[in-house]
Amino acid sequence: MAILNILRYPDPRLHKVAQPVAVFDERLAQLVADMAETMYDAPGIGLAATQVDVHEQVIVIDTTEDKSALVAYINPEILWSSDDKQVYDEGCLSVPGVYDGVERPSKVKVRAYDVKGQPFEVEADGLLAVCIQHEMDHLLGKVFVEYLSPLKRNRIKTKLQKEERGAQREAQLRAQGRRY
Ligand code: QAP
Ligand code: CO
Repeated sequence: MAILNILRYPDPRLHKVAQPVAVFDERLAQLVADMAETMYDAPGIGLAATQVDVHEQVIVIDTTEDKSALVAYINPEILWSSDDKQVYDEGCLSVPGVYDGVERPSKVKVRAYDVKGQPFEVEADGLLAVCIQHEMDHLLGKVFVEYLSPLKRNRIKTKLQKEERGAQREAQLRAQGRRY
């Protein structure tokens, strides 16, 4: 088990398109286990492989409070989405500290494969429907801030770049502190 590094917006690698998983083997099981550990550690309710710089169609989601219902969605496909929409205040582990409203279909029917390669279908509404659509966007290289206005998106970009520079400076000072 391992906690993986989560890419942060505006990292260009968040815009890569994920490829389907072809082989359901021990390597895939390990990736899913590591993604789950990374998500729970954060803590978050959903994580796409893209966010840990693995460009394969793998998602983990657990929307329960007590971390009791982990589901891995491999090669997910939306079979149907409702005409009615809902607006939900979304966040993202790759966009820390930022939450904003995104409108999406309120219900979706999804087909995916589990970690052993067994196909399954889920009809989701509420938070789970939001989360599935948000994570599937990651596999297409799309981050939720792309639904916001260019003004908001640029403010978010500037804020996160500033935080990133601050973090790098601190890391450098720590390394210097150890040298002298
Ligand atoms: C996607 O997001 C999602 O900013 C999953 O500082 C979000 O787990 C789907 C998180 C909302 C549906 C609704 C975000 C943790 C976690 C942060 C997450 C943060 C710490 C986000
Ligand atoms: Co996200």
